[in-house]
Amino acid sequence: MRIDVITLFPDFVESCAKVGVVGRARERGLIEIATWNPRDFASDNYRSADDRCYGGGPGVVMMIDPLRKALDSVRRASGSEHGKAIYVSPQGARLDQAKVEALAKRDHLILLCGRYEGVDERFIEHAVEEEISVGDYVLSGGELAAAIVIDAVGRLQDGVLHDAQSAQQDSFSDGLLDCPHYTRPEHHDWGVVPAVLTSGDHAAIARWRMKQSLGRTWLRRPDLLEQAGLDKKQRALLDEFRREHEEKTTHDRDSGSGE
Ligand code: 4H7
Repeated sequence: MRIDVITLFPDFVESCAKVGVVGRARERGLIEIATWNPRDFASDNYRSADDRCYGGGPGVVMMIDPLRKALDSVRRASGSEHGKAIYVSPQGARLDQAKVEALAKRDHLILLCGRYEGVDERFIEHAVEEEISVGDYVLSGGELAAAIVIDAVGRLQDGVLHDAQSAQQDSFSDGLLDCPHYTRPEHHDWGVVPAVLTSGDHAAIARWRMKQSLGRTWLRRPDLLEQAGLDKKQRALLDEFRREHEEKTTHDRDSGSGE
């Protein structure tokens, strides 16, 4: 996959794309990432890429032409003649794992990062195919949001993840939250590792993990549970979790320091 990023802070995006799983994938040639600074395409000596907001007020807006020239260069460099950009903005459709998986299948992404008040609306109308938001909060620039898209999409490319960190086992790959994980030491002042995990019984371990995933999703993200479409076995496991949770909370209440 090739990802081109149009940004006023190319160093920022570069530094994100250098590290971790995505950095290694890049070194191995599994992902190609290039950055493009609209300032390099400005028409004045100040390298201006922004100008005052029509209608007044203190803000500035990113201008059409430097962005348009940057996009033309992306098109030439990538060979995608009519490629349009994905604009990461608070006004976009919320990114979720299903959308990440769809984006990961494409062989070229062009990400556009806004700064200031964002991009002139006419550029969006003509050169943006979709607007994506990484969550309902405001960032001072689109670079961090673009880095999120790059990471989430990059790690799904063929050959990027080891078996041990397979995307199959992730939270959300089946629409559920992940189960808890433990490492050595088995016995610690802060608790012991659940016995099933040291039993060597792989079927029992898989069952425990699924039950914890279901239980946590029920406790923390009931909205996801409705979407997940549980099978009969999963519904039985969740019932078991809920009964045990009920017993535990009743017991905690009754043995509390009340009167
Ligand atoms: C486009 C338009 C993405 C991009 C406006 C980007 C949140 C997200 C940005 C803005 C982003 C997200 C510029 C509006 C800075 C706010 C202070 C960049 N914020 N900004 N202003 N949720 N900010 O995906």
